[in-house]
Amino acid sequence: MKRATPAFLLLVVGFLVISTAPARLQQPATFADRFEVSDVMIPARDGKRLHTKIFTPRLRQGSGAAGSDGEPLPIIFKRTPYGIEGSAGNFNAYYKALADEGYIFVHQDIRGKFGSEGEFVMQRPARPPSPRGYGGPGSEDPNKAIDEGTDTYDSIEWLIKNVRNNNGRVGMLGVSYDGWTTIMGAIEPHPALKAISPQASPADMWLGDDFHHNGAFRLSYGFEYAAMMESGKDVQQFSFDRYDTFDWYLSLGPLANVNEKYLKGKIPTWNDYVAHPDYDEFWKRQTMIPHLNSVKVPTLNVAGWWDQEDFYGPIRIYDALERFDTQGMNYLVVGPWRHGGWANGTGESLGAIPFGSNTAEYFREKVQAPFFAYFLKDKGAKDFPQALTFEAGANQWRRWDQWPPTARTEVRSLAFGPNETLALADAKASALRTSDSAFDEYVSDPAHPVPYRQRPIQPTYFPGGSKWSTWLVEDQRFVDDRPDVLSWETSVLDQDVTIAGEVKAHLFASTTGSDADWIVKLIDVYPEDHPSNWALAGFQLMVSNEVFRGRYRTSFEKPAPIEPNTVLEYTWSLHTQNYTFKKGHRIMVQVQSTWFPIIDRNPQTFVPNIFLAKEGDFKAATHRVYRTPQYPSRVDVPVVRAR
Ligand code: PG9
Repeated sequence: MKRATPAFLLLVVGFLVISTAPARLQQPATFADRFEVSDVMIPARDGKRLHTKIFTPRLRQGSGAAGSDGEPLPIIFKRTPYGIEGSAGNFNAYYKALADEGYIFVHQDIRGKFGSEGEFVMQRPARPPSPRGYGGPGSEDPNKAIDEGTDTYDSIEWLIKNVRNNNGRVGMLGVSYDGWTTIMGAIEPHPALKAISPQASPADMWLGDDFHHNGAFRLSYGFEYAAMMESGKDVQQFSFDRYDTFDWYLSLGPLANVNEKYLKGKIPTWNDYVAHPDYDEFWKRQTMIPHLNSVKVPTLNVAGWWDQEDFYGPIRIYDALERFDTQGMNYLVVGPWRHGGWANGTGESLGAIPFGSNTAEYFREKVQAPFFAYFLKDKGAKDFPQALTFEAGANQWRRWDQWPPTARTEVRSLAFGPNETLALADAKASALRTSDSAFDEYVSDPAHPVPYRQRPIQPTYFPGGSKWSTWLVEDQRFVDDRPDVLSWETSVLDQDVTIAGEVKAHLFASTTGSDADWIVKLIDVYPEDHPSNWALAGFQLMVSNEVFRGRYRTSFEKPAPIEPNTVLEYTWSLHTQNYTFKKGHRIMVQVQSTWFPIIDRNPQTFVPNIFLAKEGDFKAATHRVYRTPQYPSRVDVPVVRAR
């Protein structure tokens, strides 16, 4: 996410102020030259007022882009909880191609944050569906029930009536929370909302986005984000007394100490984590997926393969909309990006990994800008691919008429074998493999968890710099030799292997405890001899990954103890990916049971609620991963048939 500016002094202006500055005769050089900026408070239906900034381009001589007195322009609208004062930076990168094309830009503080009135509710659930009448439960006046959808609707209504020289069409976009407000605004859209681009929007905070993955709690993110957003109207970083937060979280002990020692029950979202450890009505009400039962507005969904926050969400939203897309208005773009990596920078590389072209610039200029120009300005052609993905490894953009492209792939298995071997086999044949020894094992000790990234682990949004945003592309050799991380590896590939679609883990495993986490990582191992880029010699790049919390093996709603010393099958998605493992590389799979502190420590002794576990519940356990014909642990990959 973008770092928000500190709290600011709000100049409250109850009406739109349009400056009367004369048109410039030369190409404007600075932001101030380019836009007139006004602050307004837009009233929502319940009387609360939302702080909004309007950036109107000045008239530019000789350019096609009109300004405040030229041809009417569409509005690009972004709603954010992170504060809108510092948003001018957007115009140098994220908005550059759009600004060159000519739009009125509008930014708004969402309800309860920074300059906006009302109460902030973390991911406020959508009010119940229509016949809308806007009657949420507990609402006294049904016409006053609000959610992000009504705030969006009311704001658009106001904007098209009050912003001078707009063309009556509005587009919305944003990354992450701002992507979420975008999709929420399109559930029951204002008729003027003509195009949206929800980017890295979370879809389900328990199944796969910021706060949990398959029920495993994302401790460091969940804690730091909740404290950041709910300690005040602005955003405030939690102040750690240690640079390496691995130490801090380990010495914290059981999660009950968070409220006991630090938050004191004052952070609503933390209290919600504690009160709703399982996939209950609270989380099911929060996800917007059931509301996405038709595509009402053309939608450009955007995701990054190495998004450290919300990768599940954008793919899930695309998928949900796609089921109802009778008119071909729902599109997907996935690039080789960290969270929001398409919104700034060139996108030529991520961490140590180069991609051979400026992928983020390409997106902004050749995808995002044409999408909005087509739907908001009737410019250009509608030749957007159904899905556009960047195939890292081969370093090429690919166009697909379906995502995942199941018709173009066949599922093959990366089957675990003896002596740390991995074989790319026919999915069925893998079940016939025999092996001398039946399992590999390790001791998983919650007192000595595996770090998820190299220490020191700076706070997530540490102002002094944090490696958070690139941890998914870190070289996995830093844990490869740990006794509690198992690895299996293919021989050197004699041809390229390209995957496109869903990667799935099938683990047959046992524990001496009664609960366990399982983490599976699919890895591209670069050749040792890599003279074109020695920094990548032998590099272990994580291509897909995911955690599964064992207690939810049979139900996300009702966790159950794992029967000790019993081989059980765990199957879960490592999400979709489009990647080429190059000839000369190897493919590796790693399995481990801790990933700390991004994932909280599983006590490995079943307790009804891990947020209330006691120190004594945390116990080391021996974990076995089986690889026999009866128990063929493997990772299934969708291999693209010869093109
Ligand atoms: N990942 C952030 C977030 C979005 C929505 C809810 C909670 C967190 C973000 O970058 O905005």
